[in-house]
Amino acid sequence: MPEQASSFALEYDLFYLFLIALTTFFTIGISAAAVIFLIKYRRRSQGEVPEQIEGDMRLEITWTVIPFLIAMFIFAWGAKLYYQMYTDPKDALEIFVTGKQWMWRAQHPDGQREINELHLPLGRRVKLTMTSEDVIHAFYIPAFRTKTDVVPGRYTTTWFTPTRTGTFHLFCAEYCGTQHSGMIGKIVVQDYSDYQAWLRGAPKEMTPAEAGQKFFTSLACNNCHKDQDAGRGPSLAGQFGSDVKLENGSTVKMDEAYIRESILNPGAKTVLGYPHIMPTFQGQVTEEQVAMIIQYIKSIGPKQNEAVAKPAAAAPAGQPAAKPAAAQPTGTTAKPVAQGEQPKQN
Ligand code: HEC
Ligand SMILES: [Cu+2]
Repeated sequence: MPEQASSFALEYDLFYLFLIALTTFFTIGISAAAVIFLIKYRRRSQGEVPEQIEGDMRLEITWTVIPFLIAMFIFAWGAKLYYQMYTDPKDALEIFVTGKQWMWRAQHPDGQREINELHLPLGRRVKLTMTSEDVIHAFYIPAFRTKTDVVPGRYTTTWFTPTRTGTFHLFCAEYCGTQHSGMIGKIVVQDYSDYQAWLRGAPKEMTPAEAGQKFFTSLACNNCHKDQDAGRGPSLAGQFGSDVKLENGSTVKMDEAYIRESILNPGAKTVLGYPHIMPTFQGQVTEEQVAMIIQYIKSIGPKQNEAVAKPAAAAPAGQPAAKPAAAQPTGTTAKPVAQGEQPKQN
């Protein structure tokens, strides 16, 4: 198996080995019993009539209860791992990834961008939000034991904590066209100071929120969406994470998926009290741009950043959009779990 380079890796491997050991044990045990019984209870003479057996309650209970306990143990352990992996981590470094035939693009909270490479700090929780520009891809880092589908029209997330410095393989694990096998890259895990140096040196454009603000203006969203509800559309400031009342009487939470839908398919849900005048921007914006606009919308107003609905540590209102908390010197809260590990190459 590939080396273990994330906080998940050890326990996943143990779980996997446990399943292999268990199945091996039963495969061998059952085959051996079959062969032994075959020989032991073979028919010895032509007219032999076997002894009739009525059954045995104790035996029935034993071979029901033991497999049940084993199955429940597997379920509990698997559910625990699943739960860990699919629960959003607290104060993670948030990176946005898009898959595209046939490459991976990553965007860091401070605006650094990379293609087919992803630099990560050692010992810091990292959350990836991912989408695809075309077909289904899958973001697969064997050394981290994580694999997540990257689906057009949808945001999927995954998270992990790198526990080892070095360079690790990144694969696309979903057949996505002729050059699927070339859709590979490198995950570079660095310790705090190397990572900071990389951040400073990396080509850096605007932060996602700044870029989003630019698109918000160039696509003329701001003609209708003003700071106050004075525009033709509702104000978006400070709305992220809150409930929106819709025309049809239901409510919907303003999250990433809802904003995305509002931009690409504004007819799908209409805000109570507003006319159906918002045009669709389908075809005019890429998924990456939509994601940046979402970052911008998250950043405006009092409910700054902290994505999915946890109204956590809000930054003071009106703080420049450019600095979501996740963008503070990203390693400061890092707890290097793997200190003393040898830097490793593979
Ligand atoms: C012609 C005016 C107009 C333009 C341009 C426009 N919108 Fe809208 N938008 C509206 C109106 C009106 C609504 C409310 C009615 C509805 O939901 O369709 C709305 C709703 C929304 C919502 C849901 C808001 C809520 O409070 O639930 C979002 C998010 C949004 N727009 C984002 C954008 C973005 C991003 C752009 C630019 C890419 C944009 N809009 C361009 C008029 C506009
Ligand atoms: Cu792919």
